[in-house]
Order: sequence, then structure tokens, then C-alpha cells
Amino acid sequence: MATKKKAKTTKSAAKKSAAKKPAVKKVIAKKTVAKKPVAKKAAAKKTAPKAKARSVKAPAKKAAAKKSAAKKANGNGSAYPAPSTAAWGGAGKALDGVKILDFTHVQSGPTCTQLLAYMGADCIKVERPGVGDITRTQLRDIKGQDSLYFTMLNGNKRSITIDSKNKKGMEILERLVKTCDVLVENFAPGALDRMGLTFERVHELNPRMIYASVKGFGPGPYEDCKVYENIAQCAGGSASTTGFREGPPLVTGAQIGDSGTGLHLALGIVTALYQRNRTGRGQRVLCAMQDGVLNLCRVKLRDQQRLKHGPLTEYSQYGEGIPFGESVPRAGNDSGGGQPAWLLKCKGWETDPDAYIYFITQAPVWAQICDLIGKPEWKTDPDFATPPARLPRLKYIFGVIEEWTMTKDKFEVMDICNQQDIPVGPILSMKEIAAEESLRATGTVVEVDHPGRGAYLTVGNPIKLFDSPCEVQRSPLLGEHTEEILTQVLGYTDAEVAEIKTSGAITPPEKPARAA
Ligand code: CAO
Repeated sequence: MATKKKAKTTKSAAKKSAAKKPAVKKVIAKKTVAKKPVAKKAAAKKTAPKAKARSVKAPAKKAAAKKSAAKKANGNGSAYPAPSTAAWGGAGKALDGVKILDFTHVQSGPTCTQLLAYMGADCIKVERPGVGDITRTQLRDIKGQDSLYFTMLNGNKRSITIDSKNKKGMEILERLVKTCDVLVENFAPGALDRMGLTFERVHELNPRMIYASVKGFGPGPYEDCKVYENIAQCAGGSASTTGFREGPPLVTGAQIGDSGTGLHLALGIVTALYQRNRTGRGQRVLCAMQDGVLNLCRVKLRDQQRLKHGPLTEYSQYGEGIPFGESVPRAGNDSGGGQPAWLLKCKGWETDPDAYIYFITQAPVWAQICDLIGKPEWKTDPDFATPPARLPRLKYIFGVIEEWTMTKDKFEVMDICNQQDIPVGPILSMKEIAAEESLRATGTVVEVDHPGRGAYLTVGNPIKLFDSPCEVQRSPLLGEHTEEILTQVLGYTDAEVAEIKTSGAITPPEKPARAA
């Protein structure tokens, strides 16, 4: 596994030569020509050997004809570079050259920037001197070491400490703003404005900057509220529709409010980068956690509207003869789709809390299900033969299927059913997932070395790009790259760095400046 330092060396060399403003631009011009705005593209084209040869020889008319052909090629009036002939995975990474000012903390923002870093972006995490992202110390499992909470959300990033409330610190931040392509933040509403980094100020400093934020709520009555994961699950419609009818609303283990919104934001950022190719300017991107959760719960808003037209017949509540109220009820382990399903016990359920299988009675394989569970007569019995006939009897049907699944362990059920094309899924514990070899083989579960805490498991890139390999690297130590970023990215001289060190801009405020 490549270490962080090693991987950064080549990038750093490229950055060093272009220390101040053109650092990003130079890299982009060479590697991602399609991302340039029209004006830049002409310059970028000149640097590409093939394009250069042609533009030198071609008369003006030919060049114009070529331009219109290019227009046809991509609809944007700008040409794509010739397809790379490098081996798959040998043409760099998808977001090579994109520099991110990562002002994120806790989970939602870091999820987003870690994903972009996995895709190749140079992610510079700005942290408060001496403190850092609060998750470094939250839920600690090893004394004095960065927690798994932090390390699993901040891989492939560099860390610089800057006190934004220090004058010199703000000067450094503004230099970063001028250098980066994307600013990502998930502070409480108004925090960035109070720092002086309003969108207007950032846009003034760098009109190409994409200014991306996670907030709890969008504009409206709650826009000023701080929000954590479960609040978003509650406000976004997930909790009211999760759990059992007879029980209270339930939050889920999947972090759909934090990580889910981080994913939404990542898409917004990449899309804004794409639009910038045409317009040359950045824009604001806002993902509210409530919106993100609702987007993931859209099937429940679907059901809310269906309620006006009658009961939700696929909900087991219907088969049990329990009337529906005015809102979508909690549906336990019902499928939520058009194919009735339920969670069934398997052999060993009495002692193993995860000895269950999720069983879908998909209509096209109903005959196979009947044969498997020893009920071949159900294939023709009018009470069971068709999906509408089965709906009022689902509880009974699943009870009979469960009598069969309880005779086998969950993996046996999985094997047998899949041979018959019956969709089922075992409940996998985190212990089983951590040990799952196929997830290791695809890089979805990765073991990373850390100088302080030793090896730890993390989740790699769940999005597989076949021409953009992902090497998962450990999270940075607090301020590990401060000096490297000051000199190689921002172009500060050694003398200036020495001055910065005494200013309190990159060290904890309680440490008085030596010059004073
Ligand atoms: N230097 C100096 N100050 C810094 C700093 C730096 N490098 N980085 C942050 N700060 C300051 C901020 O300026 C802010 O100060 P002020 O309130 O005085 O302006 C302060 O640190 C803390 O910011 P915060 O209010 O965002 O932090 P919090 O712990 O009180 O709240 C959270 C955390 C998550 C509730 C809030 O940030 C939030 O609602 N974020 C948006 C929604 C979100 O992302 N939630 C998901 C969280 S994951 O479950």
C-alpha cells in the first residue's frame, strides 16, 4: 500500500514549480483539458502536442472548421482531448488537479471531501491549531491517538492548522482561497460569515471558486439551527417511517443524514466543476441534511400520496386488516417496493442475533418458492397463485416460508435460493463484513497503516471508476502538512514561514508569540 508521503511527493514537485496562483491551473491544463473554460482551453490546446502541431500549420479557416466540428463533438463549443492511449488506470485520477480547501468537521462534510480525495482531488483540511476536528478525540479507542471516527472519514487528505481568528491566519486562508478550486464547509449557520469568508468575499477573491456547504436545513424557519445525524433523520421523514407500527419512530444505523448528505454534496461539487468548464465561474452549492434525507425517503412521500386513493396493499398492515391513518405508517421489515418481502429467522436465531435472511417473494419466481418450501399446491391454488391473492395473506405465507428457512443457516438459504433465482439476502453482522474477503478484494474494505494507532480498517471508495484507481491512504495527523502547504502550495518563503510560526496563526492561541 502506498504511503501518504510517497503518494504526495510527485504532486508536491508539480506544485512547487507553480507555487502561487497557477498551481492548480497548470495541472488542470495538462491533465484535464475538458474541464477548462473556453478561453483557457485555447491555451491548454496549445500545450497539447497534437493540437499544437495542427494549430501551427492550419490556416484560420481550417481552424474555424475544426472548432465547429469540436462543437458538434461535445455540445459546449470546446474540444475534448484525443482519447488517452494509456493503459486503463494509467491516465491519472478523475479529479487530478482539483484543489479543495476542506473546512469540514464531524461527519457530513468529511464524507464528501474524503470521497473527492479518493477520486484524486488534493484535499487540504484546515483545522483549528491544537484542537483540530472535534472527532479526533471523540469515541477514542486508543489513548492519545486519533479516533476511528476521525481516521475513517479523513483518509487521503492533508492537514494544515490555521487559526481563522488570527490576522495572519486569515491572510493564509485568503491565499488558500485564491489557490483552490473548491471550498467545502459544514459549520453551523453563519460561522463562516463570522470568520469573514462570506460567499461574496470568496467570490471576489476567486471567482472560479465553488463554495459548497452542508447545513441542517435549507432556507426557512429552521435555517439557523445546528443539526446532527439523527435530527436530520427525524426531520427528513426517515424516522417516522422506520420501525414497527406499534413502536416509536426509529433512527437507522445508516448515516443517511451525514454521509448521505456528504454524497449529495460531492455530486453537487463535481457538477459545478463541470459547469465551470463552460462558464469559467464558480457557484454556491448547498445541501441541506433534511433535503438529503427526504431524497432518500422519496418512496415514502410516494406512499403518502397513494394513501389518498386507498390502503397501501403491499404493507403487511393491509393483510392484517388494520386501517391506515393519515400519514405513511412505519412498515417494519416490509419491502417498500412492489415485491412483498419480510425478514425471516434462520437456523441458530435463538442464540445468534444476526441469524436472519431477508426474503423477497418476487412474483416471477413464485413457483420455485412454492416447490422449495414444500407447497407446490400454492402454484395453482387461487388463494396463493397470483400476487393480488397473496397480499391479504402475506403474514401467513411468510410464516410458512420461515418454517423452511429455520431449518437452514442463512448462508445455506442464500445458496439454495440463488440457485433458483430467488432474491434473498443474509443479515451480515459488522464482524462478518469486516472479514468478508470479496470486500477486501475490491477495495471496499481496506486496511490502512497509521503511525500512531497502527493498522485500522476503513471503507474505501464505494464508487469504482475503471480509469481512476483509488489508493486509500491514512488520515493526516493534526497539522502534519502545515509547512509543506505553506511553502509548496502557497509559496511562502522560509523567512515568511518563520514569521508565521511566531504569529499564533498556526499554533494554539494559548501559546504566546515569542516576538511579543
Ligand atoms: N480557527 C478558528 N476558529 C475556528 C476554526 C479555525 N480553524 N474552525 C472552526 N472555528 C470556529 C468557528 O468559527 C465557530 O466559531 P463561532 O461560532 O465563534 O463563529 C466554531 O469554531 C465552531 O463552529 P460550529 O458552530 O460549526 O461547531 P459546533 O461544534 O458548535 O457545531 C455542528 C457542530 C455540526 C452542530 C454544526 O457545525 C452544524 O450544525 N453544522 C451544519 C450541519 C452539519 O454538518 N451537521 C453534521 C454534523 S455530523 O453529525
